[in-house]
Amino acid sequence: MKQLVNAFLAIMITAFALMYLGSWMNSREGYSGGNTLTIYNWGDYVDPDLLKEFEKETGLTVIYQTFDSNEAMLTKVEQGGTTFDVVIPSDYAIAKMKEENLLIPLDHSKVPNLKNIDARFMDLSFDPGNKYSVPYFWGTVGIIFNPDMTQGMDFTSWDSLWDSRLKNNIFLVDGAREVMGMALNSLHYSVNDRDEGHLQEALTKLNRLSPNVKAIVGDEIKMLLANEEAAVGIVWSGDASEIMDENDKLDYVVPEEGSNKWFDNMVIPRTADNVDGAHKFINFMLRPDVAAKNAEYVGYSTPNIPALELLPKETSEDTRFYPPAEITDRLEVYDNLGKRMLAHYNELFLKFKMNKK
Ligand code: SPD
Repeated sequence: MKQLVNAFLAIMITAFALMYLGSWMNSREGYSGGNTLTIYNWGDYVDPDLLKEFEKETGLTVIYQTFDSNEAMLTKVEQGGTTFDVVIPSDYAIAKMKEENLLIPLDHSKVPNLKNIDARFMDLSFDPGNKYSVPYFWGTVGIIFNPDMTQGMDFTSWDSLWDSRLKNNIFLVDGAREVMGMALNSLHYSVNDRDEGHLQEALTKLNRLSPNVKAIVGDEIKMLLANEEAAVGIVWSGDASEIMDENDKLDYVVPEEGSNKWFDNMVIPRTADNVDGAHKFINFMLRPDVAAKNAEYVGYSTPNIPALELLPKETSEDTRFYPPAEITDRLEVYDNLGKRMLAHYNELFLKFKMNKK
């Protein structure tokens, strides 16, 4: 009798275990499996209609999540437990993800629309041969200013930001690399400087900027500057273009000491569940009509040549947002500084933020 009870119990336990496993697999499938595609992108960085169009064309359901900095994205992907199919990091973050073996090589035969990308944006140092990444948008870091609120000031130098007439009148983008890079450039150092003395000089100079800084903000910087809540902002060029669409009084300049040129590319994480769908999405975003619609909606600069031809000339010929190679050649791409130095940049930026409060 005892043997019979034991056998019955064993059968019941196995049955429950199988039921649990089945339902776990189903829920995982429903979350990010065969018929879904999970995308992890910057906030305000895609035309939502295009996601619907992609769903309609492929029958896939898109799950969309956002981040507000490369650092936040890196932390999430590095800690594991995610099944993002497509992520859109920037240059130095891609180099770091490659180094940490977090990405899978792309199958270029599934991305024929790669032919649409300008050679200028291919084969860059952070991803030779575009083995792991495909260009999405690109741009610069610069100063947006409101001439009506800045009494004829000239913003062709980063040093103009320290002018006492700008007291409590500057918004800074909430990015460690951007703010540290700006301070380093203002001292004629590289945005990738690793010298501790130079980094401390940059922090001291940043602390002197505090009285002029109204706030350090995320995506809301666009609304705040368009509404003239401050006269000046340090922003990504694409945000400047969006702000200027809302308020055409403002202007954008990349200071002469130098700045950052950046590239946001699409990648497929090693933990992706739907690699085939990810390739489909990447190829879809590179279609000229899709890339043009996305650039019009988001306001950032497209690296897609036939898409650029579909944009109004006033956009494609605006050298503030589509600077020629002579200008971009003198700008720097952020290096992958390595774990410790990147953490140090973040720590110095945090010190500046704390000092500001
Ligand atoms: N709201 C979209 C922001 C995209 C910014 N990407 C630029 C990153 C530069 N390192």
